[in-house]
Amino acid sequence: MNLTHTKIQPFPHSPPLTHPTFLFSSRSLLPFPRNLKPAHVSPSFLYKKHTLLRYGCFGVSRSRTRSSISEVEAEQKQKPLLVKRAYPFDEIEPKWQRYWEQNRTFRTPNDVDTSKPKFYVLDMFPYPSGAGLHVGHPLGYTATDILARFKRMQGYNVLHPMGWDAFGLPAEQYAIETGTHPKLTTLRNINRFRSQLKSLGFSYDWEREISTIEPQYYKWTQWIFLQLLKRGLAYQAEVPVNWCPALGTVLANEEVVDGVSERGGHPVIRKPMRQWMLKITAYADRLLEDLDELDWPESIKEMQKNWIGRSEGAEVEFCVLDSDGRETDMKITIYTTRPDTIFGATYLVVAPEYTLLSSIVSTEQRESVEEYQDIASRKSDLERTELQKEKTGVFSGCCAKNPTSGEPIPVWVADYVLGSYGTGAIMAVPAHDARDHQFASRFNIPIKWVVTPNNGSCFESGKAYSGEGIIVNSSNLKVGLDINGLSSKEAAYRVIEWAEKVGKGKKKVNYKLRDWLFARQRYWGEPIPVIFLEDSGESFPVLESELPLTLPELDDFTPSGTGEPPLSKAVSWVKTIDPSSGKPATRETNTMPQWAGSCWYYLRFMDPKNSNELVDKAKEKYWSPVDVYVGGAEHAVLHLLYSRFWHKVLYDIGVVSTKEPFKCVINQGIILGEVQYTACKDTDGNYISADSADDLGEYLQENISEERVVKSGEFFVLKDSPNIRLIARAHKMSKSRGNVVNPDDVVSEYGADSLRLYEMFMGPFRDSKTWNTSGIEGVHRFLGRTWRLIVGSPLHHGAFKDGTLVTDEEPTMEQLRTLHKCIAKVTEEIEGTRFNTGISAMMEFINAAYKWDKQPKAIIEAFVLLLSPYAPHMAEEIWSRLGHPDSIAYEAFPKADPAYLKESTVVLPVQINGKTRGTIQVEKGCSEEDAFTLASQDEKLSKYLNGKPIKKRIFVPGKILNVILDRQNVKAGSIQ
Ligand code: ANZ
Repeated sequence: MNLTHTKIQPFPHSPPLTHPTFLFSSRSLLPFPRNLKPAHVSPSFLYKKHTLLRYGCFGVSRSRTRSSISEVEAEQKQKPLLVKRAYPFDEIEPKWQRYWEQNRTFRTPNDVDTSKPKFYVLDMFPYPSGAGLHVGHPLGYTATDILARFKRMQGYNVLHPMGWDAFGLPAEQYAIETGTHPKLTTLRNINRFRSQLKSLGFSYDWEREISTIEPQYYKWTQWIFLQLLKRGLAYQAEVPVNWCPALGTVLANEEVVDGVSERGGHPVIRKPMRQWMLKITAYADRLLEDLDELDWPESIKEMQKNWIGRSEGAEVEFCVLDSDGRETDMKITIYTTRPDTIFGATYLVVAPEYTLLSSIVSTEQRESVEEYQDIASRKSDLERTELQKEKTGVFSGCCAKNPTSGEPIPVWVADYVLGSYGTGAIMAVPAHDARDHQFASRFNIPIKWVVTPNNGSCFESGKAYSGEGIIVNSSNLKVGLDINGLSSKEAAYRVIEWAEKVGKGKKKVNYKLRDWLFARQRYWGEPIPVIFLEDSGESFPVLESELPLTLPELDDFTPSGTGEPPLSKAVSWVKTIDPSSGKPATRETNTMPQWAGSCWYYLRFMDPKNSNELVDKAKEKYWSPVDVYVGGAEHAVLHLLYSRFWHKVLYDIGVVSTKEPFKCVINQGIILGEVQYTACKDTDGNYISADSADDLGEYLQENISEERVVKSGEFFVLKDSPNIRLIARAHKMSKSRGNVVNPDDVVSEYGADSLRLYEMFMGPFRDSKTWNTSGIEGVHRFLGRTWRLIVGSPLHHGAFKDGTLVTDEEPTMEQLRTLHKCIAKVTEEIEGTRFNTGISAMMEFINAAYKWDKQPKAIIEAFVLLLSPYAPHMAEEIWSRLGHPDSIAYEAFPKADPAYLKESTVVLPVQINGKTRGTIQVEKGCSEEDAFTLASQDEKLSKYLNGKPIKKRIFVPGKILNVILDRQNVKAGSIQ
């Protein structure tokens, strides 16, 4: 997935907060704004809100930016290495990575035994950016790796592949700047990503690696396009694009910032161009309905529903009047979801790009309308539809007749109405729609109330009432319509019925979902397999037998200046012959968008080398659907919607056997940089507590190092002045803040197992969490303790003895209980993807095991098996030291024996003369005598009991021990 081409946005000025707060823009998780049409909103609208997973960071060591090499060296000389190597991870990890590679340990053979159950666990494959891996990547990858390893050990056939979403803008932009072919840059980046991923010990089947830029792969992307074309699901249309006259090129949405080009700041306008479109709207209903059967986060389902945006309403015709107020043949058809308000429609609005506009506009108004159209063409749809923005518009000079009231109403042109939604024209009801209300108030258009709130409350003056209610002022017997007194629902139904009867309208379902613009004026993408006859311009698909249609070599990637895509420069490639007619033809020079390759890659992993079919039917049937799909929430809409669309088309043509591609989707949380603490100071340099003023902006701010901070309740305060509360903030990692953590540095300092464990231990998998270096030191120490418990302490020169310290003794009951409790917890937590609490259970086990004199082999072996999905390198090493010649990867995962899970002790309250004085821990079934002995030995209870004459003991096994003292023989006042 490519998010790298969107610029990293430094986090805007953050409000002061008193306890660590996740400061990141999560608004993209909000439902798609009402009245905003998907096709008009740049993907960057979503992305800009979610910048973390753009991974636009570079090799910044640990959490600081170092300005020069000498500075780094000077710092290193002063400071010894932060941590002492807790165990020899630097020897173990490369050793086992080599072993896995040489032994093809994680290869999923082509001919798996299909009688066994399967588990397909997939990561959203990355865009191999020049920045390399970011600590955000291994979060999801470690989780899927744990699941893959766990399921393998449970006897499943596991498919756990990795590949590259490798076409994309950054490589092309780099090519334009430097002349380096995008393929070279991309392959270099892929190599780096691959070796970084291998260094983390992920159990991918690297023999199934795929890359969207390889012709053997995109052959099938092109094949799918041809199937869409055959079924009328791919078509050509004139669609506005972002055209930058100064650069002479079409820009992607993410290359346009506030109406100007990101590069150079030149004005960008919307210009219609011939484009390929995919008819995703034909699948809108199925994409909506099938969401119900998916085990996906509700938030994603909601976002998909909003994006599809199904609404039910009506189309109604308004007759255009001539300058004398007579009806003409021209009609303006509007779309409304509130037909009940039609008597309140006091004007119409058409979008500036409304096709009939030029034929209705009056001569006097033509110039101002054209001027307005020109200004609107420079605005993004987002700007146009923003509720807060003051509404603009011009009168068209013509009127239309409200078919219900019979009154003439003016037709306005305003950009808050979009040409591509509904019919591009609306009936404006200012009393009941906020935008219409703003507009009518500004241009002095009458406001007519036609709905009264159900609860009898009055209208708020100066505001629209947009709720439903009881209809008023809505009767015209001349046209045979009276809806007064009806509820909004009934009225809407009656208006539609009436409109259908008099031939002025009909019921209509609309979708916000737009057809998918599938062409890019770019070089670095899949060529679209279509040719055009030179004489007629007629288009024909390239023959399937000619696929792949490979991308021609090019030296010059700069835009042509005419708006023609760069591929038009490959003249000998463009010129071709139509094989069926033998006539000269030219090839399509637009390429596919990056979304194309990522739409179906999960299918190719099932059968990556098949040259005859996209995927073998039997293999697809066995592996489909993906059982768990993990990735960032920023792909909640477009990627998941586009791939669901392609999947459904492939289902309809019999290529796949399931209706949906991904059974379960999980979004991993975002990793934020370390918490930064700030203290406020007045001008005299005195610290001011952060809670002492509403506006801290006027105070000076000083960064406070972690050592000087202590937590006090919910807040953070200065260690030496606890009355000074600090501001604690966690920011998104970004290069400019210098808080980016590079996984390579973590691996070399602590090892891959520590990084894996830490990323899982930071917090619940789906939550956002802050990076904390002392946290990684903590898990590293845990691994060191585990190693020393089993292998022993290092010899004086730092090396470790061969073998382990385990013994052949039979385990004790207590050891078995501790182990099985740990097995039960770790298993339950992996199954529930609560990896952090699984680690806590293992930590508890190690703490308990340190108290044992001996470490029986049977216990330790089982524990190492539990540890192996999390820390596979250490587990393999210990496993081999325990005398096993084969990898641990396919050993059976331990099963908890319920016999050992029952609690063996109970806490027994002890009363003295009816008053509870303490508790004792006793074995279940312990006798009265034993309970009394324990109570007498208890530090707290003994002072009540020792040496006192006892009258009676009341003992309810497992419930209570009550000791009644003989008062007559006790000195007054000695107890009670
Ligand atoms: C009259 C009306 C009265 C409306 C009222 C709303 C409230 P959804 O639910 O998003 O589909 N509309 C229709 N086409 C539009 C366009 N191209 N650009 C901008 N707005 C458009 O919204 C449908 C409502 O949005 C329609 O119902 C229309 O305004 C407006 F009290 O019609 B309504």
